[in-house]
Amino acid sequence: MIRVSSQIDSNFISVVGNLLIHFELTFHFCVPDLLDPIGPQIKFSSATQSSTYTSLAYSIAHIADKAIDGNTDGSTGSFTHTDTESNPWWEGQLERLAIITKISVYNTKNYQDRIKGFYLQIYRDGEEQKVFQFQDASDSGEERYDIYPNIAGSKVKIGLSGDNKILHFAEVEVFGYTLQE
Ligand SMILES: [Ca+2]
Repeated sequence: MIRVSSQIDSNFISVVGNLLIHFELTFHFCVPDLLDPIGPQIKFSSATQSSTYTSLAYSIAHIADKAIDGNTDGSTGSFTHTDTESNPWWEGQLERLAIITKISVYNTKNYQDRIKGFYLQIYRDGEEQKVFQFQDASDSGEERYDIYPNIAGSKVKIGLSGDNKILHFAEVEVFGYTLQE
């Protein structure tokens, strides 16, 4: 009995798997994997920010793309960095609309307190979907912030409210399942 049951389960899973692949190819919809609720990483197509600080130490401009270059190490020059200003912000446009299951924001190593109290907004077609406000319990910021939105979005915005602020972090990663629009 056990052997028959296993065979049925195996065949059933195979059939369902083929149907899902056909569905994905036909409708360009990435079907969530029940065994992987977070899903694959979704790439950004572009990024911009309110201003850009040029570091003398690294002789490079810390442009918005530094937060989506695949390097999460906050101790190197691979971080984004605005000037000191009022209400600095960073925005990243996703390649595709997606059900966003998880967003990770990697802090820098040397100025972790700068990002304290940041907000994160998710947009779909320019319309704001949800805002997350982070309040750190510690004096210094966290090494990494993980959120689990589980909503559809195509753009992520990170910012600080107030005067004399510097928005400064290493990387943003988005995970989920893409949708066809
Ligand atoms: Ca980076």
